[in-house]
Amino acid sequence: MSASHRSFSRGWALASCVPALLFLGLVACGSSDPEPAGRPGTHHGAMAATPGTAASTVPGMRGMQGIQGMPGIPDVPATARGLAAERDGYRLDPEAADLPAGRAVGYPFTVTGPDGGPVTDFAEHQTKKLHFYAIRSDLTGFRHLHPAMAADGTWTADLAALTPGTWRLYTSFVPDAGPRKGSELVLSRTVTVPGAAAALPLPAPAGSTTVDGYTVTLRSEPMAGVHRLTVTVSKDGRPVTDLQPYLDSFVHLTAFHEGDQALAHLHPTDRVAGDHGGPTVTFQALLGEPGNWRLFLQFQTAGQLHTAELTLNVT
Ligand SMILES: [Cu+2]
Repeated sequence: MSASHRSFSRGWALASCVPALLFLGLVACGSSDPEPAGRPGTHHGAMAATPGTAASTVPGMRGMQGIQGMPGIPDVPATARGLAAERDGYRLDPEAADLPAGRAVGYPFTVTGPDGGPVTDFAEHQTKKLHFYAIRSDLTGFRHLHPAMAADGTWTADLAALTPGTWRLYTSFVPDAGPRKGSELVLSRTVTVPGAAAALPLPAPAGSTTVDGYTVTLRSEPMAGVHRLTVTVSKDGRPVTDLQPYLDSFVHLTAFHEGDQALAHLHPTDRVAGDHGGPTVTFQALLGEPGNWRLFLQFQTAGQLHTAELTLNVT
């Protein structure tokens, strides 16, 4: 891959909504520590039973109270972090506020546009017209789907069985018409899955993890106001160079902030060139909120998608 950093702004998808607002200080991780085989539940009934309606405000959500040490950076409204259901006249309209537990289910929704009707005109970004993410409030159960849209603008995300608890469901899309034509929007709502919910503790920050026999290592270096995040994939001690393009990238990185589930969606600094890549992919990380972020790193080899998870602490 080329070493050029041709698109700083691509480094942060949300930056396309609100440029240069989210500054993730990606703090160096601790020692190598493979992902625990399981996340034991330590207590029960602790999941917030947030009502499923999740309008454009989220109880307890804090705006970014400025960014410490980042003079001149305006507060980031919830809408810029994917936590609002409505923005600039675009609204995420699901058919249901609750989903059943224990079985696969379709989640139909539309995106209502400023004219009051369902949006059907979407531009492709990262090879898809709409990206759909789901995460439980304890940052477990990550889903990344690409639903299909019916002619009337109804999308249906096919969700494998969800565990009980409060989930936040996100859509990321680029309108191909209207006032936000060409710019990415992230809208989300919560849904409640009934049942006894056990909140799992977030794994400790770590510098590497393993998935499907691959070791994924994360390194960060502070640069002027941002951090360069370097992801390296190896297997059996050897660098992996047969990463396949996946959504215009060799590694797709999605991150969620502990506590408020703010979404961060990073793009590599380098475009995919050719049909294979690796072992290293770099990101310009513009993230702001201190605290823990759960990172989901997706990459594909031999037609199989792998998802590695790591916690990063941001100070
Ligand atoms: Cu996607």
